[in-house]
Amino acid sequence: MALNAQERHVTFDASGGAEAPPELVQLLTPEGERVEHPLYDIDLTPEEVRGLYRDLVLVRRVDKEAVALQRQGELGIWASLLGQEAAQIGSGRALTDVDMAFPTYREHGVAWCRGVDPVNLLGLFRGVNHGGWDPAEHNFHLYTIVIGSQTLHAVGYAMGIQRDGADAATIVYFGDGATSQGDVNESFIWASVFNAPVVFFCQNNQWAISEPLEKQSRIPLYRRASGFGFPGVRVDGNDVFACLAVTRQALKNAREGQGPMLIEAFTYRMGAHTTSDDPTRYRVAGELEAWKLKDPIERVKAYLFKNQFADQDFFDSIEAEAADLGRDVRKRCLEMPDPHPLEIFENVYTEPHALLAEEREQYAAYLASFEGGER
Ligand SMILES: Cc1ncc(C[n+]2csc(CCOP(=O)(O)OP(=O)(O)O)c2C)c(N)n1
Ligand SMILES: [Mg+2]
Repeated sequence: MALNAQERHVTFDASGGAEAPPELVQLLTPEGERVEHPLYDIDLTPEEVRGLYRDLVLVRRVDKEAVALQRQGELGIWASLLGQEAAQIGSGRALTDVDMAFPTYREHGVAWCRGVDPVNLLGLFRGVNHGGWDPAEHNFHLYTIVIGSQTLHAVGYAMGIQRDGADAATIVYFGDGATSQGDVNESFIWASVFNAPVVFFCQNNQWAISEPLEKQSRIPLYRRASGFGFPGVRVDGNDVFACLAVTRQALKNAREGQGPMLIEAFTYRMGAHTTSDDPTRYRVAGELEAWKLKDPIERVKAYLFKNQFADQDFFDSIEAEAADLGRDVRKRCLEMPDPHPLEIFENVYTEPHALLAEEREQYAAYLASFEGGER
């Protein structure tokens, strides 16, 4: 019988034999049932679970507002995280303050965990700044649009903290499509041979714009790691408990000198690639419907309800907070000032730079040449 792409990815991975642990690490089913895993587990208090639920709901709300702002012409473009909240909140909440994270352009949930003001995320997409936050202040690097290049930055950073003897680890985010990039494969080699304290966190959302996963790999992505000489694991990317447990363990191992690990968070991009994309052109509606049943937020809600860890008042209060946050993000986005044209020269180099200073002067003189001085 011919297997479809998704079945092939699961069915062909029986290498460990009957004793092998389940391939997909899952601690919370889509129905909100808690399950055990032989290698990874986590003990969360009801308060901690309520905190994760709050994170998930609030980042989804920020994302929704950003999509609306783009549709109304207030942002040039937006890359929605819809469906990937658990992967991002789970892994983001596994980080300690001193760990360093390197995102792509979609890690709004991780940014939230790093304490970046959501409005600052919008600046880049509104075209009023080149990043919007200080990476050193949040231990959260600027968004990287060039697919895969941040994996090399992260490995370089990890090798640096390794040499400093710091009790810290690095995490780098990238997509399923990025695994086909040379940069990512080179970063795997460097991380492996130097035993760098880096966690490779791949959000396999099944699509790289319109390219499906089967155009990237004939084997499950997490198994790529073994060829490079480090462990890989596939986690249910819609399960915030599992993402937290696995990432926490991987970061701990890295901090303790055990080197890199690849985490493949198996998830789904429920929205368009970006607001410039129309996924109805290349994927069937049934796929989205199937993944809606695995929604990362609904399963936490079901778990909280079933176990009576939260009541209706709690859910109502989170909804109200989300509505306030949405309003606040919108208001402050519209109020973001246009930058002064000369700001483009700031933060290019850490040290003064003669050529840049000269170019800045030339541009200032050009601006001053207009009637009424600088425009
Ligand atoms: C080096 C490079 N090549 C091509 C692109 C254009 N591009 C932007 S996003 C994207 C797909 C990335 O897919 P994936 O890695 O799965 O991440 P996702 O967007 O699904 O999160 C491509 C090809 C780019 N930004 N950089
Ligand atoms: Mg993808």
